[in-house]
Amino acid sequence: NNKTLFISDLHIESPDGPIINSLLNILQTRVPGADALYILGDLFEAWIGDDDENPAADRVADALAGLSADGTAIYLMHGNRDFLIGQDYASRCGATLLNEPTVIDCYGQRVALVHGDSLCTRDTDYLKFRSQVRDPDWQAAFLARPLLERLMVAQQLRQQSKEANSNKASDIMDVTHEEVVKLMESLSVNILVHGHTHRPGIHTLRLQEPINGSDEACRIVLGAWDQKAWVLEFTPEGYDLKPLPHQPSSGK
Ligand code: LP5
Ligand code: MN
Repeated sequence: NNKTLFISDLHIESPDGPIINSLLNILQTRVPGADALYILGDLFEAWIGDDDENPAADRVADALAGLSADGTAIYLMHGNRDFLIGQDYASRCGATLLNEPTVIDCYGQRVALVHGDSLCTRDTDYLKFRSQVRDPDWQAAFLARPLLERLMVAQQLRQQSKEANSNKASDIMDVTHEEVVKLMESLSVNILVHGHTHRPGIHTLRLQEPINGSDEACRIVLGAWDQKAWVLEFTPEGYDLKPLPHQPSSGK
């Protein structure tokens, strides 16, 4: 079928409702036969460890594993909400965890993939927080704490984050242009796909130096799924960032 799909920022919390229903619907209707599905972070609203009993995560894993068994490669990248997803859960999804950044070959084009938070370099408070929670020793210590305690820490952090965000200028929470250019040049790519900012769109930009013979580059930003679903479809002919209305929930 020759297509590759990209999604991010679903922020799934409930095992029911429009977001997960849209995802399951898309996994049944649009993904079968695709070469690959890339999930670029924040699939879940908050992830406190693979040992958390989470019916929403079970439903997602079952659906992804089915596709994986049928030959669609499934890739998972961490976001700032679900960076604790581990090998265990990835295996249950039949998915491969991706490092950040990852460069893929998409029908002859080099494409770089990140969640997007690392590009928001003007948000210095966040970057300090990020380097702490991405430290493997810190993570091991956190994961060794009882589930209930982890749940409470996560809830508290979500609250603090909401409060911090309401006091931040909105441009601080967007990517830094120079950082985008630096990343793309260092990886020799003309296309970057990311999420996180919840500002879906396609931006063209000029690089300082030509890459692969062109100084034109493009940054594709995936959308968050709070109001509708967003799917980037990549084929040998080109790409299309599609907003899709949520499914009316059935039987409720
Ligand atoms: O997520 P969002 O969109 O609200 O805002 C993000 C940045 N915030 C975060 C924090 C997450 O929301 C919290 C997720 C918790 C789920 C995982 C929990 C399991 C592990 C527990 C880890 C401790 O990512 C926000 C950015 C915004 O994106 C835009 O880019 O601005 O950054 C912040 O809000 C961070 C604050 O600026 C600083 C936070 C201070 C917290 C201090 C606690 C440090 C101690 C940590 C150890 C317990
Ligand atoms: Mn995010």
